[in-house]
Amino acid sequence: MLKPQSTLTRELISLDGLWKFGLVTGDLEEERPWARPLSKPLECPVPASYNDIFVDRSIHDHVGWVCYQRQIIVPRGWSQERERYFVRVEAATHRGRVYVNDTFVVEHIGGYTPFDADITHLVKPGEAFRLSITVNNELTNMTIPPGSVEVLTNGKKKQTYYHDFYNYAGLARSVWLYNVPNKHIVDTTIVTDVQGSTGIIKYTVETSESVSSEQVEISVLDENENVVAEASGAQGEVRIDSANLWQPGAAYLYQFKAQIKSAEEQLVDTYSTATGIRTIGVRGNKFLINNKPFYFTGFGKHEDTAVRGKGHDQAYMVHDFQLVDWTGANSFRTSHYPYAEEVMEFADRHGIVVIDETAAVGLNLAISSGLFGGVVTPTWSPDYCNDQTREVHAQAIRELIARDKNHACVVLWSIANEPSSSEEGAREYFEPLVKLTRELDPSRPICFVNVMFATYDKDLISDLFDVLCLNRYYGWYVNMGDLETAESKLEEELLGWEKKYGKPMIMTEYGADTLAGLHSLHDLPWSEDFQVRFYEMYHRVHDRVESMIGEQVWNFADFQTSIQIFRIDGNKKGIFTRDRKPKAIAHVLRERWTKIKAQWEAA
Ligand code: BDP
Repeated sequence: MLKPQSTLTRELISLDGLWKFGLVTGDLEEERPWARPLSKPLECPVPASYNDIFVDRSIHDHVGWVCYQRQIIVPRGWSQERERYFVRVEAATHRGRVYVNDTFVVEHIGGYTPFDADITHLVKPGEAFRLSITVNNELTNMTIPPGSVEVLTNGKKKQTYYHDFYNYAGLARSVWLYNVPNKHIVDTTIVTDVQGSTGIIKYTVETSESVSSEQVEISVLDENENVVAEASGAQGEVRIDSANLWQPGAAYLYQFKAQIKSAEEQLVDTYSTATGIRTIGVRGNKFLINNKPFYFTGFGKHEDTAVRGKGHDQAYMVHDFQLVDWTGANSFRTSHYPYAEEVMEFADRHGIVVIDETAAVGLNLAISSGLFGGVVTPTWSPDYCNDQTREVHAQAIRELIARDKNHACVVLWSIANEPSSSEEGAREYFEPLVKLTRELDPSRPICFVNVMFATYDKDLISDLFDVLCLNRYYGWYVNMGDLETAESKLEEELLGWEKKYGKPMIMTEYGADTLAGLHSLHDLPWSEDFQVRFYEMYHRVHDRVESMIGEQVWNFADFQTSIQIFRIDGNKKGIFTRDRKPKAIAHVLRERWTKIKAQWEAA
């Protein structure tokens, strides 16, 4: 799936800004808010989650539909005969419907992946139309992530979910209006390889209408915009002598330019894809990038800032990448959903390695039942994660790969975070999803992220994956405050995994809630001093276990969660506060990861 682009043959208009906004308090089909201008609307910024924008608690806690609306003018110069027009919604969390004036155009379920609405037949160049987007934030067992909604005795809806971040909703990413020529490039797929000093780009270009192979022209441009290779045909291979490789910490991007030409050699359509040439692979217990063993350092992150919620924000994006670089980190995981595509592009340009994750989080009823001593409700059952949930999950995998397959920064797909992988039914649920992921992208290794109580002796699915990703909280949720016991338990467990599987292992989460500014002579939990000791302990263990190929701390920054007994204004495991001030641990990580980075560069 191509991100809309402004090129010689395509125009792109941003629809970001202030939209009219209102809650839908009754039945959507009865209220039909799209059918007329919203009455007494609020104004809501796009992109932004709407929850924290307004002072009204009923908006913050709203469960159900909202409506965004604005007037749009189709440019006068566009042509209905020669072009098609689309509205692209980068994210409507979790379900979005697009309407042009009175007409429903498209619905999309899945809050973190984009969709297009073809509106060509509904609008005319030079004319205005009313664009409405209704968005629903309800999580059920038919959504990824799953959840449940109940109607309370006071008639209000209450949302429950089993993941540890606030269920921000709305239009948190950009909305675009764009056109493409009737005959256009629908998709490109790029896989790279390296032979000696030659870079190889294997490609497929999909077009809206069939075109002869001479009509598809490919050129590859280097960073100085020199053409370094050419080819023709919708499918093939281009070779670049003495190629500059895309390396962690030293990105190099070629532009893969695909063009459709008419029989008279006129340009019909053109689209460029930023392409990093690199190889990835798993050999024994090592993870190789460009044939060199790679050690992941960095973060589990969130899209989360004050006021905006999950709203994409360029200032925070650039600043966050500055902080990633400042700590010496080389990677992050898009915990626990696909991030804005701008983030992936930035990582491509700056050589930051990404573990790209679907929104499959909270597929685990044992976590909540276990903590509160309640009856454990089965996770893999008709009432919770059932066949339909799995089909929605499969679709989430398809959409993630369709969107992100060409990003050089993506080296590993994570298809779920902390599912109940030791519970009966887990294998039956995951086997088809693993198969699907491998079919969709045979070029990348895959993983899921394992929860702490599904230890190597209990987990039922780890053999299906290439890399073992472990979230462990010894010293925090277990052995709270006792780092000595935690150290031996952690080491014992990691050695158990190593012995059983011999696969590369990444600590994808480890962390302790820490109140910035709290200090303790006795290194007591919640203090900055404890957080430092906690990480020092883990790092001693990581350095002793051969198969460890990486560590991503939990979390980059403090972030908002739902109301929970053990959360005070959110999760405080950040290395940075929510407004990105470093806690003491930031300096400790910086020292360690800067050394690891220097070792990689010297190797
Ligand atoms: C893990 C989850 C993560 C939580 C974290 C925590 O993967 O989303 O935020 O625990 O409790 O179980 O801090």
